[in-house]
Amino acid sequence: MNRIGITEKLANLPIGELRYYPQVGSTNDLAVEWASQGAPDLSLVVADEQTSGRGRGGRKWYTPPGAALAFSLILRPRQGETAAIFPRLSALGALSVCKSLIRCYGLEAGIKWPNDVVINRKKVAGMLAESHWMGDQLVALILGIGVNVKPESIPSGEKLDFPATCVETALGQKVNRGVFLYHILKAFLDWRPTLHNNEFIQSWEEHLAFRGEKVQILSEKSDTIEGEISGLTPLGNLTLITHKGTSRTFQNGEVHLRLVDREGI
Ligand code: BT5
Repeated sequence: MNRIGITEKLANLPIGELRYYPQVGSTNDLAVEWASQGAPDLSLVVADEQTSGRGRGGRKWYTPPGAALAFSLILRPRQGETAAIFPRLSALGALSVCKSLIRCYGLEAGIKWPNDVVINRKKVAGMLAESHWMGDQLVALILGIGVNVKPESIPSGEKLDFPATCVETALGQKVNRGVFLYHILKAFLDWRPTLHNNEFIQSWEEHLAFRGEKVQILSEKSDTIEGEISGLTPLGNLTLITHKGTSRTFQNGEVHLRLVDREGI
């Protein structure tokens, strides 16, 4: 993967400017900085390797050289895009990766709510959405997407929050990262106008992984809750049915979803 190759692959997409780096700390950090300097809507920071890639809540994201997709999109809120869409942005990223995996490679990908992408019950991609404010005005949204493409991208020797896989392992053949990036961005652009609509929530729900399975929701604010995933509310919150038969909903935030029956993982 190099700058010229990516520029060629993305030539037909109406994205903003592109910055490519063989190695960075975190593409999100560079994107936040660039956004503050006036990067236009849909500008893109792509890196081959991240030395301090970030997950949510201060966790780490592993991106070794030559093996993954790591990029951050800078979004300037368009007319009608209020701060209310912010919680949906990472779901849009997950939906774009998920749809591309299904459409381009025929893989049975799903979204582990709220926004991890899984194949064969293992995590293949993660999202990190951040906002950039000036006073009380939202001036930019940054969506960082990390996808494991080659086997070397799967962290080894460290305890993971969730088992991990990569696209090539699931597919059994090589994948061109530039082409895959094109399809993810294309899906993102196609679905961005639906962010406020039911159509978006419906598609997110259709791709929800582990429906009907028993899971635990862990949060810093409340006790662990166990139940079966039943779907999403019209706002994209997760609904669980507990063993008492009551329905509980959870908002995207600092909550974690764990499988109770981890057989097959
Ligand atoms: C995420 O966080 O899943 C968000 C990952 C976002 C990464 C992108 S890459 C481009 C952009 N620039 C950045 O600096 N970040 C974004 P979270 O749900 O908190 O998951 C983090 C956890 O996943 C870690 O604590 C590990 O257990 C695990 N993990 C780390 N690297 C992984 C990998 N490559 N594949 C699968 N799991 C991984």
